[in-house]
Amino acid sequence: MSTPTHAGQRVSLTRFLIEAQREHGHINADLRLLIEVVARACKRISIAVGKGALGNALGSAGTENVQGETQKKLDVISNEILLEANEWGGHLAALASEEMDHPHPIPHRYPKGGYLLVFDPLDGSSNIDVNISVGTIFSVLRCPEGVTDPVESDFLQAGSRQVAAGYAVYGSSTVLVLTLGYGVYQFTLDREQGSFVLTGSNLTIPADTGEFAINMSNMRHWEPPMKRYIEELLAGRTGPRGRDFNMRWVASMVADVHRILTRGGIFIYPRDMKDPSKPGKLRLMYEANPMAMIVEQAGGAATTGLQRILDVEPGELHQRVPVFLGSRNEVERATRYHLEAAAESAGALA
Ligand code: P6P
Repeated sequence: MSTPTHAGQRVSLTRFLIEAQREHGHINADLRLLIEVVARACKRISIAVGKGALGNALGSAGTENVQGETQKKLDVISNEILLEANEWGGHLAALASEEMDHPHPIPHRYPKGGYLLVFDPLDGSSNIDVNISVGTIFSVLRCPEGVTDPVESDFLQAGSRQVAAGYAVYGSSTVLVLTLGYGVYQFTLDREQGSFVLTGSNLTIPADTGEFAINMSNMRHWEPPMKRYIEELLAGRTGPRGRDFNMRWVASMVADVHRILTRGGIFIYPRDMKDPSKPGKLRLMYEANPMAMIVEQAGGAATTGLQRILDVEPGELHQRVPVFLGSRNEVERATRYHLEAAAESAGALA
């Protein structure tokens, strides 16, 4: 993927955003500031993550988040970086995070703006201590008209109402992927200049793929259509699909999604019976929705197995959903199997 240029000049994130505002009218000044502030925070998180054992920030923070998950020190640090970066700019009405039970208000000493920011500050952080890629995922919503002190219910908007979404993946390089609703763009952090540089425009996910991503250790807990879909992939060229498939599972959603955005694939975290009270592991507002917007903007598909993720009406801030996303034809096939199974069981009950 070559580095796009304007008359031989590399395009910085700042220039990209100014042109998105001035030439295309895709964003306003507040949204441009919001994206720049989040990108700057991701640079700081990249530095903190990149220090590894030298930064004295590996391991557990000794606390639990609202999910009941043990927080890593870098989960807490990353969350603080995003809060501090976004409080004073006047572009946000409030923030919400995987790491906080409730929305975080903008302190009264600062002006408020018209946007809501929802994020997973450090997704995949269980991989931190073993030096596997992790990332930050963020979603931007409009604050409802007339609301000056947003509460949780003001965040509960379907993913189709996002005005922007993105992620940063802290891997061999630090890459920021962004959509403003007009295609998907990739920026790579130039550590010498300290700025994100455009390295990919209008990223597109191939409609077909030979690669799937799922945690196979949960297979015995899956519902029948999920087992059917994966068993067909495993049967390879001797089975109904007539071709072999490959499997990748990083256990870091940002890394798996970035691979799929780059070369295709299907990522699945289905509902399983391991804990029937949970409809899935991944969270709708700050994992599934932003990734679904990015994937759809890149020509892919994203469903819960039964409906488009971006159509799900949230019931609570930390709600979980099953996730099927990536190459359109594979997501549609897996979803079709689930819809057929649901129709059969509904017929059986009638
Ligand atoms: P498992 C990381 O904790 C995460 O939320 C996603 O980034 C990742 O895809 C998934 O959970 C991994 O789950 O069950 O394989 O550890």
